[in-house]
Amino acid sequence: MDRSETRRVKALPHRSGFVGIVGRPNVGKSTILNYYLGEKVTIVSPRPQTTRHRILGVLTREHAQVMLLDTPGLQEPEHTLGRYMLKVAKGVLEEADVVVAVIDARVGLTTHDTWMFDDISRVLRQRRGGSATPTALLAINKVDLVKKPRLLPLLDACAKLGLFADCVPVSALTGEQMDVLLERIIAHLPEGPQWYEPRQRTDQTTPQRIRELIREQLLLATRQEVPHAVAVLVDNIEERPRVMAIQATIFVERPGQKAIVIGRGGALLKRIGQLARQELERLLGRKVYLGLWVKVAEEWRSDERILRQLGYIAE
Ligand SMILES: Nc1nc2c(ncn2[C@@H]2O[C@H](COP(=O)(O)OP(=O)(O)OP(=O)(O)O)[C@@H](O)[C@H]2O)c(=O)[nH]1
Ligand SMILES: [Mg+2]
Repeated sequence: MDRSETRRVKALPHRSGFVGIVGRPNVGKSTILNYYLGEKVTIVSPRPQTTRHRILGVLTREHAQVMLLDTPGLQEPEHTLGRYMLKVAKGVLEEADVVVAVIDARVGLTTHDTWMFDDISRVLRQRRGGSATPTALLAINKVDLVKKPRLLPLLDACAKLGLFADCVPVSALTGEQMDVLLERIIAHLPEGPQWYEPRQRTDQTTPQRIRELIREQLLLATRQEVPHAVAVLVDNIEERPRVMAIQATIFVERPGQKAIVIGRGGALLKRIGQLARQELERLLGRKVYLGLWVKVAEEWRSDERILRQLGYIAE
Protein backbone atom coordinates (compact mmCIF):
# COMPACT_ATOMS: atom_id res chain seq x y z
CA MET A 1 0.00 0.00 0.00
CA ASP A 2 1.56 3.35 -0.97
CA ARG A 3 1.26 6.50 1.13
CA SER A 4 -1.66 8.07 -0.70
CA GLU A 5 -3.61 4.83 -0.36
CA THR A 6 -2.93 4.71 3.39
CA ARG A 7 -4.25 8.26 3.68
CA ARG A 8 -7.42 7.35 1.78
CA VAL A 9 -8.15 4.37 4.01
CA LYS A 10 -7.56 6.52 7.10
CA ALA A 11 -9.91 9.19 5.75
CA LEU A 12 -12.71 6.63 5.48
CA PRO A 13 -13.02 4.70 8.72
CA HIS A 14 -15.37 1.73 8.84
CA ARG A 15 -18.61 2.68 10.53
CA SER A 16 -21.33 0.42 11.89
CA GLY A 17 -24.31 0.63 14.15
CA PHE A 18 -28.03 0.23 14.71
CA VAL A 19 -30.44 2.59 13.01
CA GLY A 20 -33.94 2.64 14.47
CA ILE A 21 -36.66 3.62 12.00
CA VAL A 22 -39.58 4.94 14.04
CA GLY A 23 -42.79 6.82 13.34
CA ARG A 24 -46.57 6.70 13.29
CA PRO A 25 -48.21 3.77 11.50
CA ASN A 26 -48.29 3.93 7.70
CA VAL A 27 -45.66 6.67 7.18
CA GLY A 28 -43.45 4.28 5.16
CA LYS A 29 -40.89 2.93 7.66
CA SER A 30 -40.88 -0.57 6.19
CA THR A 31 -40.75 0.77 2.64
CA ILE A 32 -37.60 2.69 3.58
CA LEU A 33 -35.93 -0.46 4.92
CA ASN A 34 -36.89 -2.49 1.85
CA TYR A 35 -35.64 0.24 -0.47
CA TYR A 36 -32.17 0.12 1.04
CA LEU A 37 -32.06 -3.67 1.16
CA GLY A 38 -33.37 -3.98 -2.40
CA GLU A 39 -35.68 -6.80 -1.39
CA LYS A 40 -38.78 -7.45 0.69
CA VAL A 41 -37.23 -8.01 4.10
CA THR A 42 -40.23 -6.54 5.89
CA ILE A 43 -43.82 -6.48 4.70
CA VAL A 44 -45.59 -3.33 3.48
CA SER A 45 -49.28 -2.53 3.10
CA PRO A 46 -51.59 0.47 2.98
CA ARG A 47 -53.10 -0.70 6.31
CA PRO A 48 -51.78 0.98 9.47
CA GLN A 49 -50.03 -1.34 11.94
CA THR A 50 -48.63 -3.64 9.31
CA THR A 51 -45.34 -4.19 11.15
CA ARG A 52 -45.71 -5.94 14.49
CA HIS A 53 -42.11 -6.90 15.26
CA ARG A 54 -38.68 -5.37 15.34
CA ILE A 55 -37.19 -6.39 12.01
CA LEU A 56 -33.51 -6.18 11.21
CA GLY A 57 -32.21 -5.41 7.73
CA VAL A 58 -28.44 -5.43 7.31
CA LEU A 59 -26.96 -3.19 4.64
CA THR A 60 -23.29 -3.83 3.97
CA ARG A 61 -21.22 -1.25 2.12
CA GLU A 62 -17.47 -1.02 1.64
CA HIS A 63 -16.97 1.41 4.52
CA ALA A 64 -20.07 0.84 6.58
CA GLN A 65 -22.47 -1.73 7.90
CA VAL A 66 -25.88 -0.27 8.64
CA MET A 67 -28.15 -2.38 10.82
CA LEU A 68 -31.58 -0.97 10.04
CA LEU A 69 -34.32 -1.76 12.53
CA ASP A 70 -37.90 -1.53 11.31
CA THR A 71 -40.40 -1.03 14.12
CA PRO A 72 -44.17 -1.14 14.67
CA GLY A 73 -45.89 2.24 14.20
CA LEU A 74 -46.06 4.31 17.38
CA GLN A 75 -49.61 4.67 18.69
CA GLU A 76 -51.74 4.28 21.81
CA PRO A 77 -52.10 0.55 22.47
CA GLU A 78 -55.60 -0.93 22.53
CA HIS A 79 -54.73 -4.47 23.62
CA THR A 80 -51.83 -6.62 24.78
CA LEU A 81 -50.45 -6.95 21.25
CA GLY A 82 -50.49 -3.14 20.91
CA ARG A 83 -48.64 -2.78 24.22
CA TYR A 84 -46.05 -5.27 23.02
CA MET A 85 -45.66 -3.35 19.73
CA LEU A 86 -45.17 -0.05 21.55
CA LYS A 87 -42.59 -1.64 23.84
CA VAL A 88 -40.69 -2.96 20.81
CA ALA A 89 -40.62 0.47 19.14
CA LYS A 90 -39.55 2.26 22.33
CA GLY A 91 -36.93 -0.39 23.00
CA VAL A 92 -35.34 0.43 19.64
CA LEU A 93 -35.05 4.09 20.70
CA GLU A 94 -33.05 2.89 23.69
CA GLU A 95 -30.51 0.95 21.66
CA ALA A 96 -30.15 2.70 18.30
CA ASP A 97 -27.02 4.65 17.43
CA VAL A 98 -29.03 6.69 14.97
CA VAL A 99 -32.78 7.22 15.21
CA VAL A 100 -34.56 7.99 11.95
CA ALA A 101 -37.96 9.46 12.77
CA VAL A 102 -40.27 9.25 9.78
CA ILE A 103 -43.21 11.52 9.02
CA ASP A 104 -45.60 11.64 6.07
CA ALA A 105 -45.05 14.77 3.91
CA ARG A 106 -48.67 14.67 2.78
CA VAL A 107 -50.00 14.78 6.33
CA GLY A 108 -47.39 17.14 7.81
CA LEU A 109 -46.67 17.31 11.53
CA THR A 110 -49.40 15.79 13.68
CA THR A 111 -49.92 15.74 17.45
CA HIS A 112 -48.84 12.11 17.36
CA ASP A 113 -45.58 13.10 15.66
CA THR A 114 -45.01 15.68 18.39
CA TRP A 115 -45.52 13.01 21.08
CA MET A 116 -43.03 10.82 19.27
CA PHE A 117 -40.51 13.68 19.12
CA ASP A 118 -40.96 14.21 22.89
CA ASP A 119 -40.25 10.51 23.47
CA ILE A 120 -37.19 10.60 21.22
CA SER A 121 -35.93 13.75 22.86
CA ARG A 122 -36.37 12.28 26.38
CA VAL A 123 -34.63 9.01 25.54
CA LEU A 124 -31.76 10.73 23.74
CA ARG A 125 -31.25 13.15 26.64
CA GLN A 126 -31.08 10.24 29.08
CA ARG A 127 -28.72 8.28 26.88
CA ARG A 128 -26.42 11.19 26.15
CA GLY A 129 -25.31 10.97 29.78
CA GLY A 130 -23.85 7.55 28.94
CA SER A 131 -21.01 6.57 26.65
CA ALA A 132 -23.07 6.39 23.44
CA THR A 133 -24.17 9.58 21.72
CA PRO A 134 -27.22 8.72 19.64
CA THR A 135 -28.28 11.10 16.88
CA ALA A 136 -31.78 11.74 15.57
CA LEU A 137 -32.51 12.37 11.90
CA LEU A 138 -35.87 13.16 10.34
CA ALA A 139 -37.09 11.61 7.10
CA ILE A 140 -40.02 13.46 5.56
CA ASN A 141 -41.31 10.63 3.40
CA LYS A 142 -43.73 10.42 0.46
CA VAL A 143 -42.54 13.70 -1.10
CA ASP A 144 -43.62 12.29 -4.46
CA LEU A 145 -47.17 13.05 -3.30
CA VAL A 146 -46.71 16.74 -2.45
CA LYS A 147 -45.90 19.87 -4.41
CA LYS A 148 -42.58 21.52 -3.54
CA PRO A 149 -44.09 24.81 -2.22
CA ARG A 150 -45.99 22.83 0.42
CA LEU A 151 -42.83 21.06 1.48
CA LEU A 152 -40.73 24.10 2.29
CA PRO A 153 -42.71 25.38 5.33
CA LEU A 154 -42.79 21.80 6.68
CA LEU A 155 -39.06 21.44 6.28
CA ASP A 156 -38.60 24.76 8.01
CA ALA A 157 -40.87 23.78 10.92
CA CYS A 158 -39.01 20.48 11.34
CA ALA A 159 -35.58 22.13 11.31
CA LYS A 160 -36.77 24.61 13.97
CA LEU A 161 -37.60 21.75 16.36
CA GLY A 162 -33.91 21.56 17.18
CA LEU A 163 -34.11 17.81 17.75
CA PHE A 164 -32.76 16.58 14.44
CA ALA A 165 -29.23 16.74 13.13
CA ASP A 166 -30.72 16.66 9.61
CA CYS A 167 -34.20 16.76 8.09
CA VAL A 168 -34.28 15.04 4.71
CA PRO A 169 -37.31 15.01 2.38
CA VAL A 170 -37.40 11.61 0.68
CA SER A 171 -39.55 9.22 -1.28
CA ALA A 172 -39.03 5.58 -0.44
CA LEU A 173 -41.25 4.76 -3.40
CA THR A 174 -39.34 6.63 -6.12
CA GLY A 175 -35.97 6.65 -4.34
CA GLU A 176 -35.75 10.45 -4.42
CA GLN A 177 -33.10 11.70 -1.95
CA MET A 178 -32.78 8.23 -0.39
CA ASP A 179 -29.03 8.32 -1.12
CA VAL A 180 -28.77 11.61 0.79
CA LEU A 181 -30.57 10.09 3.79
CA LEU A 182 -28.28 7.05 3.75
CA GLU A 183 -25.20 9.23 3.51
CA ARG A 184 -26.43 11.23 6.54
CA ILE A 185 -27.17 8.03 8.47
CA ILE A 186 -23.70 6.63 7.82
CA ALA A 187 -22.04 9.94 8.72
CA HIS A 188 -23.60 9.72 12.20
CA LEU A 189 -22.74 6.07 12.86
CA PRO A 190 -19.87 5.35 15.24
CA GLU A 191 -16.70 3.75 13.98
CA GLY A 192 -17.01 0.01 14.33
CA PRO A 193 -16.46 -3.36 12.70
CA GLN A 194 -18.61 -5.42 10.36
CA TRP A 195 -20.84 -7.38 12.75
CA TYR A 196 -22.72 -9.44 10.17
CA GLU A 197 -21.58 -11.47 7.18
CA PRO A 198 -22.44 -9.40 4.11
CA ARG A 199 -24.65 -12.27 2.91
CA GLN A 200 -26.85 -12.04 6.00
CA ARG A 201 -29.57 -9.51 5.28
CA THR A 202 -31.92 -10.10 8.22
CA ASP A 203 -32.22 -11.93 11.53
CA GLN A 204 -35.66 -13.36 10.77
CA THR A 205 -35.94 -17.12 10.49
CA THR A 206 -37.47 -18.70 7.39
CA PRO A 207 -40.76 -19.56 9.20
CA GLN A 208 -40.98 -15.95 10.40
CA ARG A 209 -40.53 -14.63 6.85
CA ILE A 210 -43.06 -17.13 5.51
CA ARG A 211 -45.61 -16.11 8.13
CA GLU A 212 -45.14 -12.44 7.33
CA LEU A 213 -45.50 -12.92 3.57
CA ILE A 214 -48.79 -14.77 4.10
CA ARG A 215 -49.99 -12.06 6.49
CA GLU A 216 -49.09 -9.40 3.92
CA GLN A 217 -51.49 -10.94 1.41
CA LEU A 218 -54.21 -11.05 4.07
CA LEU A 219 -53.66 -7.34 4.80
CA LEU A 220 -53.85 -6.49 1.12
CA ALA A 221 -57.00 -8.55 0.56
CA THR A 222 -59.11 -7.45 3.54
CA ARG A 223 -60.53 -4.20 4.91
CA GLN A 224 -61.56 -2.36 8.09
CA GLU A 225 -60.94 -4.34 11.28
CA VAL A 226 -60.06 -7.64 9.59
CA PRO A 227 -56.37 -6.87 8.80
CA HIS A 228 -55.76 -6.00 12.45
CA ALA A 229 -57.44 -9.17 13.70
CA VAL A 230 -55.33 -11.48 11.55
CA ALA A 231 -52.28 -13.50 12.58
CA VAL A 232 -50.49 -16.39 10.90
CA LEU A 233 -48.74 -19.38 12.39
CA VAL A 234 -46.62 -21.73 10.29
CA ASP A 235 -47.50 -25.26 11.43
CA ASN A 236 -45.24 -27.30 9.23
CA ILE A 237 -42.58 -27.00 6.53
CA GLU A 238 -41.69 -30.16 4.68
CA GLU A 239 -39.03 -30.57 2.01
CA ARG A 240 -40.46 -32.87 -0.64
CA PRO A 241 -38.57 -33.96 -3.77
CA ARG A 242 -40.03 -31.35 -6.11
CA VAL A 243 -41.78 -28.97 -3.78
CA MET A 244 -41.64 -27.33 -0.38
CA ALA A 245 -44.90 -28.08 1.41
CA ILE A 246 -45.97 -25.41 3.88
CA GLN A 247 -48.99 -25.63 6.16
CA ALA A 248 -50.10 -22.52 8.00
CA THR A 249 -53.00 -21.44 10.17
CA ILE A 250 -54.62 -18.02 9.87
CA PHE A 251 -56.03 -16.76 13.15
CA VAL A 252 -58.94 -14.34 13.27
CA GLU A 253 -60.92 -13.09 16.26
CA ARG A 254 -64.53 -13.75 15.21
CA PRO A 255 -66.52 -16.19 13.06
CA GLY A 256 -67.63 -13.27 10.83
CA GLN A 257 -63.98 -12.51 10.08
CA LYS A 258 -63.37 -16.16 9.25
CA ALA A 259 -66.22 -16.02 6.73
CA ILE A 260 -64.72 -12.86 5.18
CA VAL A 261 -61.24 -14.37 4.85
CA ILE A 262 -62.58 -17.56 3.29
CA GLY A 263 -64.90 -15.66 0.96
CA ARG A 264 -67.77 -16.97 -1.13
CA GLY A 265 -67.10 -20.59 -2.00
CA GLY A 266 -63.56 -20.22 -0.62
CA ALA A 267 -62.66 -17.76 -3.40
CA LEU A 268 -60.81 -15.17 -1.31
CA LEU A 269 -58.74 -17.67 0.64
CA LYS A 270 -57.80 -19.33 -2.61
CA ARG A 271 -56.65 -16.02 -4.09
CA ILE A 272 -54.70 -15.11 -0.94
CA GLY A 273 -53.08 -18.55 -1.07
CA GLN A 274 -52.08 -18.15 -4.73
CA LEU A 275 -50.54 -14.71 -4.22
CA ALA A 276 -48.75 -15.78 -1.03
CA ARG A 277 -47.42 -18.87 -2.80
CA GLN A 278 -45.88 -16.71 -5.52
CA GLU A 279 -44.17 -14.56 -2.87
CA LEU A 280 -42.92 -17.67 -1.06
CA GLU A 281 -41.55 -19.17 -4.26
CA ARG A 282 -39.63 -15.93 -4.84
CA LEU A 283 -38.26 -16.04 -1.29
CA LEU A 284 -37.38 -19.71 -1.24
CA GLY A 285 -36.32 -20.03 -4.86
CA ARG A 286 -38.34 -23.21 -5.38
CA LYS A 287 -41.82 -24.57 -5.95
CA VAL A 288 -44.15 -24.27 -3.00
CA TYR A 289 -47.33 -26.03 -1.99
CA LEU A 290 -49.23 -23.89 0.50
CA GLY A 291 -52.03 -25.22 2.69
CA LEU A 292 -53.98 -22.60 4.63
CA TRP A 293 -56.51 -23.06 7.42
CA VAL A 294 -58.56 -20.37 9.14
CA LYS A 295 -59.19 -20.61 12.86
CA VAL A 296 -61.14 -18.38 15.24
CA ALA A 297 -59.28 -17.53 18.45
CA GLU A 298 -61.48 -15.03 20.29
CA GLU A 299 -59.64 -11.90 21.40
CA TRP A 300 -56.26 -13.43 20.65
CA ARG A 301 -54.71 -9.96 20.66
CA SER A 302 -55.32 -9.82 24.41
CA ASP A 303 -54.46 -13.45 25.12
CA GLU A 304 -50.90 -13.79 26.38
CA ARG A 305 -50.81 -17.51 25.75
CA ILE A 306 -51.69 -17.15 22.07
CA LEU A 307 -49.45 -14.10 21.70
CA ARG A 308 -46.57 -16.18 23.01
CA GLN A 309 -47.48 -19.06 20.67
CA LEU A 310 -47.50 -16.59 17.75
CA GLY A 311 -44.12 -15.23 18.76
CA TYR A 312 -45.33 -11.72 19.62
CA ILE A 313 -44.22 -12.07 23.24
CA ALA A 314 -40.82 -13.61 23.86
CA GLU A 315 -40.89 -16.96 25.68
N1 LIG B 1 -46.47 7.50 -2.60
C1 LIG B 1 -45.69 6.95 -1.67
N2 LIG B 1 -46.15 5.92 -0.96
C2 LIG B 1 -45.33 5.38 -0.02
C3 LIG B 1 -44.01 5.84 0.20
N3 LIG B 1 -43.47 5.10 1.20
C4 LIG B 1 -44.41 4.21 1.56
N4 LIG B 1 -45.54 4.37 0.84
C5 LIG B 1 -46.79 3.61 0.94
O1 LIG B 1 -47.34 3.85 2.23
C6 LIG B 1 -48.00 2.68 2.73
C7 LIG B 1 -47.43 2.30 4.08
O2 LIG B 1 -46.08 1.89 3.93
P1 LIG B 1 -45.34 1.02 5.03
O3 LIG B 1 -43.92 0.97 4.65
O4 LIG B 1 -46.05 -0.26 5.26
O5 LIG B 1 -45.54 1.96 6.30
P2 LIG B 1 -45.06 1.69 7.82
O6 LIG B 1 -44.66 3.02 8.37
O7 LIG B 1 -44.05 0.63 7.85
O8 LIG B 1 -46.43 1.24 8.49
P3 LIG B 1 -46.65 0.33 9.83
O9 LIG B 1 -45.86 -0.91 9.69
O10 LIG B 1 -48.12 0.08 9.77
O11 LIG B 1 -46.26 1.18 10.99
C8 LIG B 1 -47.79 1.60 1.66
O12 LIG B 1 -48.94 1.57 0.86
C9 LIG B 1 -46.59 2.10 0.88
O13 LIG B 1 -46.57 1.66 -0.46
C10 LIG B 1 -43.55 6.95 -0.61
O14 LIG B 1 -42.44 7.45 -0.49
N5 LIG B 1 -44.44 7.44 -1.52
MG1 LIG C 1 -44.11 -1.20 8.73
